[in-house]
Amino acid sequence: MLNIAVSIGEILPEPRPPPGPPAALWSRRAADSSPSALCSSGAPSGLQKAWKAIMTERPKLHYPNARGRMESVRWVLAAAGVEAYLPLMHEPLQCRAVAGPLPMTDWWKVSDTGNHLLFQQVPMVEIDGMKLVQTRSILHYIAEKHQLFGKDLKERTLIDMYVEGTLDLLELLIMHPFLKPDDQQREVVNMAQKAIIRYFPVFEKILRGHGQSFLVGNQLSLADVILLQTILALEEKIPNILSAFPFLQEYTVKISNIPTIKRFLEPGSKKKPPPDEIYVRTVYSIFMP
Ligand SMILES: N[C@@H](CCC(=O)N[C@@H](CS)C(=O)NCC(=O)O)C(=O)O
Repeated sequence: MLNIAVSIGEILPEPRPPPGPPAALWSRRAADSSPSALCSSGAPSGLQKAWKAIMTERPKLHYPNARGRMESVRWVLAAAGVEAYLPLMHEPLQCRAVAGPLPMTDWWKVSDTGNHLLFQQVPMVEIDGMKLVQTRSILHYIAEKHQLFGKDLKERTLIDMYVEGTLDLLELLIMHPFLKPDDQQREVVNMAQKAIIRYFPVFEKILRGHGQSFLVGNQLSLADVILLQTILALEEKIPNILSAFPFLQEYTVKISNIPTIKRFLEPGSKKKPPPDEIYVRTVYSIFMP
């Protein structure tokens, strides 16, 4: 669910802060987790400097507090064991507080985040001194950095192909909540057909053919992460979607039990709930007011 209060609450860092006087450091306000807020709190102790370094190094996710296109990024970060990141999308909310709803194009002009949105779009992820946009580029960078992108060019290209195919299916799910009610039911049928006729047979055949636990090579890759994300999201709408695919059923259980992924699937993780009406209304108000 996406609303202003939840979005701001999500900014809180998970680890316990080091002891120290500047109360502003641990404020629930989103802006207080920024490096400038940390710097303005008087002379920091060594521990606080270390804390600031940790906070600065963490990836920062600029997106509403909802699945959308950022959810794949949350998935791959979780699979890589990078559970500590800062979700940030407070600027437009602050803008809305002072100036009423702003179109994305106006918002980006007045917000610090907006100044760094290359194509005036989110997701944007601040990571390793860069401000990355374009979901696939973000996914590739994180996957490459955390050895989730194969061991050579051939594996990498296979992974890329599987990810692209799966993202085409996932895109139908991402857009589904924005369809008219009448079209939504038809689209569920379309998604089920696409999954069952076009995509799942491919992955079932791969798994049956090589007898490995993973789609490519003998280790987890971005392809597994995006496929699992898509299967689980589809199962929320169509619970028996895997009934004709025994290898994919077994695969889903195995990949879901990889410790980093298992944690992500447990309550309290950064995984976002399915979109609801509030999410749809809020997305319209942010991006298309
Ligand atoms: N190709 C881009 C598409 C990003 C995109 O369409 N983002 C939406 C939010 S999910 C957005 O920022 N829309 C506002 C706009 O395009 O002005 C990607 O994959 O990241």
